Amino acid sequence: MSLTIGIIGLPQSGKTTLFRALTRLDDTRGGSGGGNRPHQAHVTVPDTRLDRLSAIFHPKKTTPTSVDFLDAAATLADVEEKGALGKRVLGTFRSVDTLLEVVRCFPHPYLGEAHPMDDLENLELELLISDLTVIQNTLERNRKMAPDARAWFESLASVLEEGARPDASLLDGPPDSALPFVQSMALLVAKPGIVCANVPDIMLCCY
Ligand SMILES: Nc1nc2c(ncn2[C@@H]2O[C@H](COP(=O)(O)OP(=O)(O)OP(=O)(O)O)[C@@H](O)[C@H]2O)c(=O)[nH]1
Ligand SMILES: [Mg+2]
Repeated sequence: MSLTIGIIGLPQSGKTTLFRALTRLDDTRGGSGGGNRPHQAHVTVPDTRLDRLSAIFHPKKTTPTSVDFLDAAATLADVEEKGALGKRVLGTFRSVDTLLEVVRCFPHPYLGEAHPMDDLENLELELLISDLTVIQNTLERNRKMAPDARAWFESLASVLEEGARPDASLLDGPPDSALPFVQSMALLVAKPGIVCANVPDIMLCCY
């Protein structure tokens, strides 16, 4: 089993530091993880139970679970053009299974005091706006979309317009005619998320 986790967060929140800690990779010098080349790492998950089973049954092949981590930050141009995260960066994260949202909880030398709740709100808002744009473009481009699919996307868009995350019952219930669009959109709000409060002792909470 393999999982792809995208590390996302406002600039200087500690994404690359966390990426290095999780992957033990140290080839991230001189880069923020942003720009043209995101940091990527494939990590196998150590599991002593698998080693033991493999030693007992001697299978031809033993494949441990793996996790792919992706760390991409906004470029300066993206930041100026399209909010802190940038269109291109959010596009990159559409391919991941899970978002790991890093929130700065430490005082920064030039950004100053931490405002984690405001930062998390801004980060969430950028995800919502990005999805809203994708939905609106899709509705615009597919004028002959089935009425039930259109109605479902419109109700999703109206929740996002209010700056809220849609609840699970709405996300889980697209009509069949909407499914091909849902798959190609890879909505960010539909992905499971983990919020990482970046304090000296890392705290994680999942939703
Ligand atoms: N004091 C303190 N500093 C931290 C912590 N985590 C990261 N930093 C520092 O904060 C700065 C930014 O860290 P990065 O990991 O590069 O942050 P980033 O989110 O990848 O930054 P961008 O890619 O530029 O958006 C660096 O100087 C880190 O050393 C922390 O938990 N405590
Ligand atoms: Mg970085």
